Amino acid sequence: MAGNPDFDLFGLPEEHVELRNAIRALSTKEIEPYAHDVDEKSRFPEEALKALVASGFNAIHVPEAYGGQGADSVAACIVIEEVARVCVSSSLIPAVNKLGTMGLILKGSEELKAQVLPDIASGEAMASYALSEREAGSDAASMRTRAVRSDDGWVLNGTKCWITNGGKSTWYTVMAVTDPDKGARGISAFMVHKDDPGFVVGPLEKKMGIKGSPTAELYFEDCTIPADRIIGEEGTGFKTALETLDHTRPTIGAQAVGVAQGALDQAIEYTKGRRQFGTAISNFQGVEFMLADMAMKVEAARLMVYTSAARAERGEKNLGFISSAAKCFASDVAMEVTTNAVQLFGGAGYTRDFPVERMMRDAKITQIYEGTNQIQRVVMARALLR
Ligand code: COS
Repeated sequence: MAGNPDFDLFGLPEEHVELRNAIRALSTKEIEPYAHDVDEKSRFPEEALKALVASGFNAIHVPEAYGGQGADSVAACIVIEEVARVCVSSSLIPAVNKLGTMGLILKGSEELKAQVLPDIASGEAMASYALSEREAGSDAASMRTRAVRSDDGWVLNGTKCWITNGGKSTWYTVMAVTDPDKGARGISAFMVHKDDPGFVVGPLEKKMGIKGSPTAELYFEDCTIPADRIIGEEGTGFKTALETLDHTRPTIGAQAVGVAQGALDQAIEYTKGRRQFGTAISNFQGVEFMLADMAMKVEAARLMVYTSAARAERGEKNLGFISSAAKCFASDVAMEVTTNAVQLFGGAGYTRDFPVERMMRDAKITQIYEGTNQIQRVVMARALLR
């Protein structure tokens, strides 16, 4: 029954609605004004970092026991979505803080969590996730980076690539081979600090989009870390890495929903103001139908993202299908909606005078990172056919 607060089957709880209002206001006031400049100059969004840290939105997922807010997964998605609506590069601050600490939160020792998480929560530090290598992208288990036990710790050698916020982060969750004879079961996960001896940040990629978020190579040159920096048991690192992605692929979906919503908002405003043939182009049915399809798909993607986040939050097993489906569907929607937004702007949309051009470039990465959408379909199909 409408109006009955006990009958709120699909609505977000009041606290999430308030959270959305707060992060939307902050994003509009303190992040959006710099989004164009950040993209144009390929510079880190320092203004966004400052604003997110000042308001406690930099890493709301960190549990309260470690100085964080212990916000649930849907709340984390809302924050990422609202920031991505105005600046995808900036939305990688909360998104990658979650990605870079999720393995630790799920499987790490209390001591290691206490060492790392309070600084992430306070904004003193950021975290990144280092799984991929040049020859081990989709086939992540074929990684070559090695970690060998020494008398008092671990010694890492190898190279990781496409590391989001590489060089900006203080802590890195690094997957490395500890037993080359055991395949995926011979991989372990570690927390590496930027000041650990032998840790080197390599060159940055020159990218199509998300230009404000540095993407770096990492080199481990006899990188020596203490023994207690291993996350969980030796040989469990690959599972930790995949379980992490089960929890964070919804956040990429949220980013995709955000950029799609941002492009849709722009397209609605533009088509209402743009006059051709003596009327606003929003009065043409061809345009109306495009806008309606865009909005319909954004809405469906949003529901799927929140559902996947809620199921992760509930601690459901076998999250693979829903988190891959949400990420895949939402990112395909983001690509389609941002491309159509450029189309609705016509020639103007193809210039850098309007944000839809940046949004279309930024949307593309959501179909690629945290697993290509082809890999998401592999994960979904395996879940269906198991
Ligand atoms: N959670 C926990 N464990 C999982 C898991 C999950 N979601 N999915 C698989 N595993 C386990 C498997 O059960 C298996 O363990 P056992 O040998 O003990 O049974 C192990 O992990 C290896 O699984 P599998 O054989 O399925 O691994 P594959 O090498 O076939 O790889 C894919 C699986 C392709 C799905 C994985 O490599 C992948 O997701 N690739 C994309 C990587 C990616 O997203 N990169 C982007 C990096 S972040 S920007």
